[in-house]
Amino acid sequence: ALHAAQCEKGRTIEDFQKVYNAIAAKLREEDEYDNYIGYGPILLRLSWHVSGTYDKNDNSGGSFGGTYRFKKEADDPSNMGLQNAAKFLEPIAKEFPWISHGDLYTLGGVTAIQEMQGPKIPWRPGRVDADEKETPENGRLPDATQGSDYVRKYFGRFGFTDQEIVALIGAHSLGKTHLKNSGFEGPWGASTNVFTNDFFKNLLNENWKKEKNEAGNEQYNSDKGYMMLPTDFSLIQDSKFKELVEKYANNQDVFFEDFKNAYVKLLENGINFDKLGKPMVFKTLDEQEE
Ligand code: DDH
Repeated sequence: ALHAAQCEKGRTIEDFQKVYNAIAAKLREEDEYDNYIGYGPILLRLSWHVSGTYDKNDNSGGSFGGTYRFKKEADDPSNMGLQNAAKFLEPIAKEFPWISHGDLYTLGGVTAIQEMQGPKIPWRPGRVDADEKETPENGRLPDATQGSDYVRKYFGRFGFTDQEIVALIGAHSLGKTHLKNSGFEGPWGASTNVFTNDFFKNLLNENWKKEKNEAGNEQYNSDKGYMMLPTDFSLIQDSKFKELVEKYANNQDVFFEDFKNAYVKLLENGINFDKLGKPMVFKTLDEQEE
């Protein structure tokens, strides 16, 4: 059975907007992180990795229980580097002790996307901290060395369509890979902290060379110093994926709309929100200053 969402008692959109604002203000303040990329990309990655443990076959894993806070999940080799995002959120958790971990991790991703000028992400609260014994086993996050068949099969575990898969991976316009975290190195494009459809444009338009990096992993490198993971590159090696890459390269609005819908689904996998009201849509800091 799905997990029943239970909103933090008595809390309304005003309370969650305060949490959003605290995260957004800290994002602005600590802009020097990772050579001035800032914490936006890594907060987004945390929200995806806490959700990416989901398995629709037994409804285990996923964002509901906030189990990333337990050592077993935090120490998953796939989560290397995300400690920085968790540390970033620690003072927010102290300031708002009433919010569940699952809600905080997912709201962190929503805030990051919106503050990086991405689409508005309708978000619902109601995740409830689970016991440590519900922490999923390591190894549920994807392997970047694989090809298109693997990518399609991997995301099948969540019930995602080709369209949703390609849209979600478009998040790789943001941030970069770090040799010491993942064994890959470099950014996917020039706009590492403003959300764009550059990932798709670069996939189609750059001059890519397959090379072995210092960690011994093959990655695709371009003349401009951009990179693609093998799983990223597989999106132009499969004709169905490639059609979607072309669609999103040609139209950022269509990408933003499809990304929004797929990301909401990612964050809500395994949870029944029936008893709650409409999703919340938060104002950005810019909008509140107008
Ligand atoms: Fe990713 N990702 N990701 N990714 N990801 C990495 C970084 C970032 C894969 C592998 C890697 C998604 C899907 C996949 C972000 C968001 C999303 C890194 C580098 C690897 C490796 C980590 C490091 O070295 O620090 C693979 C494989 C997949 C796959 O789908 C097959 C999705 C769906 C998202 C999402 O947010 C919806 C972001 C953002 C980053 C940049 C983090 C940073 O620190 O910068």
